[in-house]
Amino acid sequence: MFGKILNYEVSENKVLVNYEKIQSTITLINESVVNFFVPFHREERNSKAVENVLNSEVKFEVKFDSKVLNIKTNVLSINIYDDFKVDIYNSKGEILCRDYRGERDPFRRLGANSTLAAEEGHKLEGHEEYKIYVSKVMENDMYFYGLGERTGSLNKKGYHYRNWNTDDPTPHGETYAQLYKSIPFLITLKDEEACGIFFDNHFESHFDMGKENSNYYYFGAVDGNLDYYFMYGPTIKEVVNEYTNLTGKTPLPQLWTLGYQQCRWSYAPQERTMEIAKAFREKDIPCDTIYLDIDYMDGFRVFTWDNKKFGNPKEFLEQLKEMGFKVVTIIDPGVKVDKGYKIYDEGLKEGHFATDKDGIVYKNWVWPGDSVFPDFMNSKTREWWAGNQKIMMDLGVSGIWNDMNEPASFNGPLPDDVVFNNDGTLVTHKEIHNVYGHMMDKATYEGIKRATNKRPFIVTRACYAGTQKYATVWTGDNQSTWEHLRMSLPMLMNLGLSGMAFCGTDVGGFGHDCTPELLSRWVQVGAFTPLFRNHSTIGSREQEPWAFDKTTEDINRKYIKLRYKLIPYLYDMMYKCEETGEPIIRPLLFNYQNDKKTYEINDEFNFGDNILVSPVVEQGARHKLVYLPEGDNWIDYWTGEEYKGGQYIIKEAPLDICPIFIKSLSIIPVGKEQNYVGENNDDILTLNIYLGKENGESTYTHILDDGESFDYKNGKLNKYIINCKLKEELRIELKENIGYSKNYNKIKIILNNLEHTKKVFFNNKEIEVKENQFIVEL
Ligand code: MIG
Repeated sequence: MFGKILNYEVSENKVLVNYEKIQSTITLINESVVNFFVPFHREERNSKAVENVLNSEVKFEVKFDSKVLNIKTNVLSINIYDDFKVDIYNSKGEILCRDYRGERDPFRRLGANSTLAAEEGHKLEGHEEYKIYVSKVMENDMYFYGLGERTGSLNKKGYHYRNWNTDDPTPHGETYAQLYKSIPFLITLKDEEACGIFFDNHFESHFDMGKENSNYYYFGAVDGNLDYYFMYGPTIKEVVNEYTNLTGKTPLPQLWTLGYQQCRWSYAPQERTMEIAKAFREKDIPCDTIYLDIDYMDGFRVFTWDNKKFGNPKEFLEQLKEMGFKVVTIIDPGVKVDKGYKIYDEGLKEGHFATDKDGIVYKNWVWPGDSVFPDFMNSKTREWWAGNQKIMMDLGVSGIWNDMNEPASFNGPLPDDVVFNNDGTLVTHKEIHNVYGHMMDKATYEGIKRATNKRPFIVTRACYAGTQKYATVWTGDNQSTWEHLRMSLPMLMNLGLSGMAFCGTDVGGFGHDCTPELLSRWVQVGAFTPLFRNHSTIGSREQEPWAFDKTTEDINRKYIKLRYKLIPYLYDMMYKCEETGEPIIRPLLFNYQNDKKTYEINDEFNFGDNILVSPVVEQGARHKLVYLPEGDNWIDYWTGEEYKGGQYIIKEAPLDICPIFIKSLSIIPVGKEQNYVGENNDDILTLNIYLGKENGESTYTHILDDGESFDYKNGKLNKYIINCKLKEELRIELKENIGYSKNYNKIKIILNNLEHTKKVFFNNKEIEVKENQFIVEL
């Protein structure tokens, strides 16, 4: 494909390598991130994920000795050979990533007669021919993570996945190669060194982590350019940071979006929605958001309302607002073919719909019946779609739920050759399928931002790499089964490692009937998922927090209230995430990369730096085996018991207990008890400090702003930097950095496990602590 290296040229931070048959470009993004590009499909790069790569100046040297072209930065040494084989070393000369030299060699698969299965006519999955194909040497002790929303275990070794956004309503199993999202980003971990590979190609692509043959792992695509980034950690934290520097960080959301959310297909007519809203307030269960699924629309026509079911949406939404509820409405991409319907007429007239190869508007069948598909590749169409968001926002809708944007269609999939207009370049469905939802989200984001000037809240099902810039993600149609509760943990952890920090699953499960016990355990996980939304399908057993018995309702209330306590902590994490890309729900290995025992823990996670959650995910289980990672000490949230890290313990876990541990010396802000975010304004900053047996020091930054606008970006933000040092005596120091007009007037500090200190000082003044707490005026 390439042939021999002829020569090379250096231009700024690029090295152009001329091969006998084609030119490749190696771009140094920085000292530890490098891009490999070969224009097999198009000369120009057409990334939908990477919008602004910062081209900082990178120091590097290039040497060529007719066999090896070596590019060296302070951090990496990259050897490039004939046929574009690449080996990458760290500065110590240790190999990080080596191209595999052999041919593809799939494991033998035998059919009924012990002859090759393929010869017996069996279809073998994952044995495709790829136009683009890169394979790397797989070593025994390698671990794989990332790839977005995937079924199966946290460590992806031994799996094969396909990137082709797919709406598959059957119960997702571990063998599923594809779901709604395509995030071609893989993290490898070996000898405590983490690297990332981001294959920026939105054609159908595949990642195989040794399923085909355990000597190599590969990525490949049916078409497109070879365009991939290699990034070196050595920590996973750095890899995720680099990846999100390229594709974008999850931005700080509005505060209310972190509250509890209730959904159902469907809450209609409006009386039913009202009943649900009232029940939350009557039953003293906090809730911020109610969703309207497809039945609020007039015959599933997007941007319309069914006025029989919802007489006056504006008034109705106003009423809910007074009760403290936000409403999020679903929007599908499919536009009903219907003369006289404004959106259809306008779109048709202005050429906003995808066409077949002869230029005739393409139709398929979705909820509204015969439907056409907006061409989100076209910036004019995005502009139009963005403008339509105003219709919903002006009525008082607070967020948009983009569903079916794979795009899903009922009358067979969209053919490969459906045509879209990528601002002047005609592209086919085959090329843009995986970015269709992504571009719809981009349009939605722009529209809501313009209409409201607030941080847009969009929930999306389909994604490509980088969708986190625009939208929150949920994992689509799961089922009310224990298996799906278990599976949601590695799924959310890998989504987080893939840049999608604001994520969640349908709490209680979407399809099938939930049970009291399952909902009780699921809400215990939901309380810690960034998007905390209970949702269920039409015709299934009711699944609201009170839909079962008193015990289940009490457990729901307990964990939803716990969530509201944690909102300030979660918000602080989200703020940090916008800087660093750090996920909220994270596998233990993210913070404890030196502790190998964390590498394959599927059923536990860290909620930020300070909290560890080990939920019960088995029916009937009333205890849990918990691994506490090495390097920190852990305090049982419920009992205050202390444990040394680096050990397995068995925790009793009656139905109302989810094992939760706080890292010792943590500082955690506590949210006020309230029915919805903003019901009571916090004028006291409450902090929980957890003392431990061992001395030490920790720092925490808490933020306060208006919780909805973009003003925080212009300094209208308060930062409270709290430092606590334990050494016989406890010294707490607070530094304030005030930019926002409102401020707390008091600070209340609750000291847990107070017996570990003799004296307490706050900003160098000794404090008298009564009943383990004290209040200081600010
Ligand atoms: O074809 O709008 O995943 O959450 O309730 C089903 C109805 C369409 C799929 C979504 C689900 C939603 C449902 N939708």
